[in-house]
Amino acid sequence: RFEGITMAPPDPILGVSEAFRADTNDLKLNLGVGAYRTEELQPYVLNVVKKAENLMLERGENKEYLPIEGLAAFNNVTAQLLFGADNPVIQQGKVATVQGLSGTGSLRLAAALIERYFPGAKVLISSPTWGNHKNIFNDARVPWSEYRYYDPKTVGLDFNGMIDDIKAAPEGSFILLHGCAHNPTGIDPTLEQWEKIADVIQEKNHIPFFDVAYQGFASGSLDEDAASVRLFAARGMELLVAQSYSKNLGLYAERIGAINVVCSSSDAAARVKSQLKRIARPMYSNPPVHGARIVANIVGDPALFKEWKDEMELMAGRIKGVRQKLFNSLSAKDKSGKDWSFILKQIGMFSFTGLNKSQSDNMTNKWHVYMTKDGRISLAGLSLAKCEYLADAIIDSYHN
Ligand code: PLP
Ligand code: TYF
Repeated sequence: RFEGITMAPPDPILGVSEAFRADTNDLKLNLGVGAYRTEELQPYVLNVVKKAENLMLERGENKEYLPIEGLAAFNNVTAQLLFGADNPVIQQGKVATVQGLSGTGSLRLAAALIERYFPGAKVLISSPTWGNHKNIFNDARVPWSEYRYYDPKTVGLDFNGMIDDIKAAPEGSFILLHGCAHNPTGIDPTLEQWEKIADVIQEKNHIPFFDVAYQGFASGSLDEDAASVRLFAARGMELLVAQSYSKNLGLYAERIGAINVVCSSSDAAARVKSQLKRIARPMYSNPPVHGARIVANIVGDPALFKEWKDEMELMAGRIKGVRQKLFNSLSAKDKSGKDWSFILKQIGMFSFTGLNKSQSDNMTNKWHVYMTKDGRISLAGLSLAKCEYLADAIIDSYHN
């Protein structure tokens, strides 16, 4: 009876890692998945995470079930990190926060909430966006369409196109926005542009829906990277925010994140929270405790919190370092006169190189550089030592 089931296609991002593992060439480089590596290209467990885990062991914490909404101490600190502890939306109890299975699971909870309470409402996603967004809304049966975002001519933001498309969407649409470090382009609106985006969203009674997967990773500062979300919250708007601790705390496999819904009253927030719990319960009953305790312990302890911020700056700094070196190598080696400065303007883990599919294939087939077919490379998987090699590969592929 399972005979009729056909083979599913591999994930366009996670599938790259499978192909990388199968390559036996010593020169191979995995710039596919966005996962931080050290200069030695090894996975990195933050020291502050190890310290928090040791504390948890010493305290002999148990493995009892969490409530459906997750660990209370985690839910408190995660909303505070996002909005700032003194934000009126927090002080007035207007935020419904539910622990989710990292960013993906939190987005999926929000999608289910939209499907249930806003039937027919559309979600607008950027073109391009993180590939899983489409899967999430498809599976939740939420209709979506795209707004213009990336302009290949300027290798920058198509701001006018973005504004026009948000304006043209049916009133009351959900507008999915990357809080910082847009994936895959690395191009973010400026604060002035965010204000204008908020203006149109307000005019059209749309609901902003932020995906915050890189707080602290773009600029190195948690507050700076939350500026977009806080700007919208300061306008008294209702909004959704999905958070992830995969990148900024390196807790990829712990699946720790949250969905926050800012409501217009604390009563509404309590009702929304009750409905989010109702959605979560038949899906997975309650979330895992380990990552939630790590986050709560680190943010709740001033010394550990400071250490986290230092390590985050170190990670963000290493990525900025390879970004600069890659730019220098490309500029020095490329005799075609091409302007590579777009690489320095992009932020976060990724660089959107502009390489097309066949050029990306050349990167992999000839140079053993693994990357997604949209031309995105993860600088988090690059070392200073490999920049020259990567520059050779990119120049060869571009002019091929
Ligand atoms: N959203 C974006 C834009 C991402 O890049 C990612 C990947 O890190 C996620 C969400 C969710 O990842 P995770 O489910 O590991 O938190
Ligand atoms: O875009 C990326 O590489 C990261 C990691 O299904 C990721 O966001 C990729 C695919 C996926 C989950 C996370």
